[in-house]
Amino acid sequence: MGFNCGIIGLPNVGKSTIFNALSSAGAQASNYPFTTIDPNVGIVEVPDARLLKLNEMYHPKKLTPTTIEFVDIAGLVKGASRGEGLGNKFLGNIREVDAVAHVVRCFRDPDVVHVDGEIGPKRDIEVIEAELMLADLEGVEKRLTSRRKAAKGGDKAAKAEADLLARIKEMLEKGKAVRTGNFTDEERALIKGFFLLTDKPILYVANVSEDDIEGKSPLVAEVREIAASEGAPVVVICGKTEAEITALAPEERPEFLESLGLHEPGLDRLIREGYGLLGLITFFTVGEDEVKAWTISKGTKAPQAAGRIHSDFERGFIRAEVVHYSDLVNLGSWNAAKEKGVLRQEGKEYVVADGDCMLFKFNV
Ligand SMILES: Nc1nc2c(ncn2[C@@H]2O[C@H](COP(=O)(O)OP(=O)(O)O)[C@@H](O)[C@H]2O)c(=O)[nH]1
Ligand SMILES: [Mg+2]
Repeated sequence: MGFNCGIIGLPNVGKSTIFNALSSAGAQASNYPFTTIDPNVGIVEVPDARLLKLNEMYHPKKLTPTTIEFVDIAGLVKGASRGEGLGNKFLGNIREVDAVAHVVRCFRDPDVVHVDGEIGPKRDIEVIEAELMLADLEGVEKRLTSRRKAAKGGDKAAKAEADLLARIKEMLEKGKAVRTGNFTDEERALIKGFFLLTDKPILYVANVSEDDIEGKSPLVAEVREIAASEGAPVVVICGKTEAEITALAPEERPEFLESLGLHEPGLDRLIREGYGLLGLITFFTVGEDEVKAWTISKGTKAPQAAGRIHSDFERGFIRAEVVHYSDLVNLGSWNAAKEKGVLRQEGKEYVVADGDCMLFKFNV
């Protein structure tokens, strides 16, 4: 199961700069074989301080982080939903990703042309959103026509779907993204099948100037306001600086970061926010041979988590021994956790928590 996050935005806002910094950070990571599936797709390690702690504890032969994929999607322009600027192709690329990172230009640089002549984060966001909504509207209208026809023939499911589509159509006509709507779980499941662009979880990336690393400018405030109105995260990044950070040798980075007043690269935050946006959490398997982070969706039960490792583990699942990361690190070893009684035996219905360290018992 590959989870991916598409990088979208107007042309010249810094999408490729950020994508390249992300992929070259991945390429440099010591023990993950960076794979280029496609020049626009990068597999990126998810930075996780817990993994480093577990590494200190176990000194395993192998340390394996978990990863997510980022996709650099070419810039959308006004009119994309009508096919302008290869718009349909790019909209199609967005349809294929699980979540969206919308890069918004907040940096001033007279050498970099803005498609609209001047910087305007709020306007830029609205341009992109409008194209996504227009594309959705077109799809929804087509589907609505066909569902209404079926409903006339007495198809109850079609009637329910048509009602839902009519509500979505009204939302889109009012300029509201589908992701901001109030829907029941049942409706959400139906909506998933509509493959709508504005239904995808979104985060905003404010690409700031070198002199506004903390994102205090009024330009970033415009992005924050829109994001807050829909409960979306904002990651402040200076694409240019991030490119400089990844160009440094790993041992040179801490000093450079400190000189900028940063604790970590902005990219690390972007990756983690992207991971969270996708509804993903991490569990660990630990031992002297390997300490490994595994990705699952929030709400995954123990047997399915085991299935991530091997299908036999899921098929023959008996139970899982679970120690939470924080207990394991505090107590210093698996055996100590057992002795103190914090090691739990969990069965088939156990919902795995972020940070669980797990050992699966199975029989096939
Ligand atoms: N000053 C400055 N320039 C940037 C920054 N990020 C990107 N650029 C420049 O903006 C131009 C367009 O960037 P690019 O990543 O190709 O944009 P894309 O069209 O969105 O992929 C390039 O010349 C970049 O060097 C930034 O944070 N600060
Ligand atoms: Mg580009």
